[in-house]
Amino acid sequence: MPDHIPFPAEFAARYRAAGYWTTETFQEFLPRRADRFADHIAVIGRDATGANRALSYLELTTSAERIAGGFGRLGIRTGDRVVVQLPNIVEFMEVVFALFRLGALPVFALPAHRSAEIGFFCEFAAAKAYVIADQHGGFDYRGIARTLPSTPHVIVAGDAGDFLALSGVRATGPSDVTHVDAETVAFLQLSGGTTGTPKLIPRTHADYLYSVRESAAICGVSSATRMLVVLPAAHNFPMSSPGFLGVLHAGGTVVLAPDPSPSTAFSMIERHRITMTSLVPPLALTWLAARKNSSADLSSLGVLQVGGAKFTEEAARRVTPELGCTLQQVFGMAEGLVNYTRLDDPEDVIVTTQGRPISPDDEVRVVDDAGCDVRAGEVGHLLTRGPYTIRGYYNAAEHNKTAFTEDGFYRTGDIVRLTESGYLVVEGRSKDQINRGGEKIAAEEVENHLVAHPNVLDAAIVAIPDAYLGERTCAFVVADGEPPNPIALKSFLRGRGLAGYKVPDLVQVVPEFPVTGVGKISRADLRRALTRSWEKVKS
Ligand code: OOB
Repeated sequence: MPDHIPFPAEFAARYRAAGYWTTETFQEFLPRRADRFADHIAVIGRDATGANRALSYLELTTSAERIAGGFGRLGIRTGDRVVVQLPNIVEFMEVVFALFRLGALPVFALPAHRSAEIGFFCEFAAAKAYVIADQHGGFDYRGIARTLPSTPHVIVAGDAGDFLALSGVRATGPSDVTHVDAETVAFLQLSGGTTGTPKLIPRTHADYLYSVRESAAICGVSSATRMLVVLPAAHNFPMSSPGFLGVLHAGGTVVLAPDPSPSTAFSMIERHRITMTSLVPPLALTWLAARKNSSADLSSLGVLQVGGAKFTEEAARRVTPELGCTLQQVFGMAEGLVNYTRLDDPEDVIVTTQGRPISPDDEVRVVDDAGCDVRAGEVGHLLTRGPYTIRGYYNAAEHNKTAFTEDGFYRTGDIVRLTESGYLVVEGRSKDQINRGGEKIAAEEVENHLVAHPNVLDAAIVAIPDAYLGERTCAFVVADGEPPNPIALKSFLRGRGLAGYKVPDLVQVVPEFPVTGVGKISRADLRRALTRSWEKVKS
């Protein structure tokens, strides 16, 4: 059984012939840029010790080669998986490009993940190593490392304690490399997921680099671009839409923000003459509010991208007048398809739609519950297939049967409509996932943790509307014996090593769940019924 489902031969041939897929790989991506942009600054940011650093293309390449040499000596080989959980520090870039150099596959964990998620990724991907920073945001990542029995190497940027220090892993000379093929898997991204366990997304060099190149062109990225990376760099949006990879592709400069607060970001925009950045809607709202009391010079900022969750039209209309830059809406998914409003689109298109696909060969279908195409302009389920959308999750044969149609369309779980000019408007969601300000939560995953509590008989997680985050989570819980105390239940979930953003905002103990029909009640029906009853309470 292959780890990943390849594109069918006739599609691969078409994508190659169209020039979408080339032979370039992530192994040669950075060295090639270093040949062209040698002394130009590639990345500016703090390192794990808090010191400010600026690395040229040549310096970043040399550093990545040395780390690759050290990884090689530890026995990390082409095709091996390595879980990378680093905040926005320069070591993130060094480590990721070191792994690319070796042809090893980074598994991109987020800084918010905790032992429950990391343990799963290490185990599921049979990771050879786990790379972390000692501490970040008041959290000590070495604590997670101590909970991992089966991952051989733990490599730490900063104070390594009992583990291997990244500084010690740097070898003196470059490594031998085995050349990888552009149509093999380059890394694993994480899916927001809808099921009890997270899913891993295998992206190939050829498919991802196509999306990076096109994204850079659509977003007007050049060697003069100076991008502030505010969101966690491991997420698909700041990584490739066009993200730091799009900027490095074009020879621009990536500036890593240590935290997303407007005070930090505004002064960095002024100091580094930042030209573009990307935010999730709640952060965009925070920036809009903070702008009123800030005199920072933001005049260099040309483009603000907002995506990851629905940006309301009302907020979208405020961006250009209040921040003085062009808004670009981005509706994407780590599984592939990314839509952008174009920089020269009329204002109405920019503020009322979530953009149109990158590629002329992105196939987009909007279908009803029975899978039939809806009439033009009507609302339905978004299905997609194309040159950079996966055909299956990593090692998930069963789940793939329902997550994809028989002819290979990915069921996005998003409810959309297509405008006459081919732009998508996101109207809602059919998947059992909560979008908490861009952070995705699989209802079933949290429910599984809740029912592990001795006083919880059953649990259902539903989304409740929220003006700032878009959605928050409410856990409805049926008690087994003594009703559990909501605060104790939340700390129970934290104690199980669940990422903080997945801990329910509200907990409601109810005597029983509403019955939605005759016969067996699916959890999906239950969630919908609870959402409806919640909406009634609110109105
Ligand atoms: C991005 O990727 P993921 O994998 O974290 O989440 C994908 C899901 C989409 O299926 C959709 O439900 C939601 O996030 N979403 C949006 C949206 N952008 C993403 N919903 C409404 N409006 C938007 N603009 O979130 C992602 C990946 C690449 C670029 C941008 C976002």
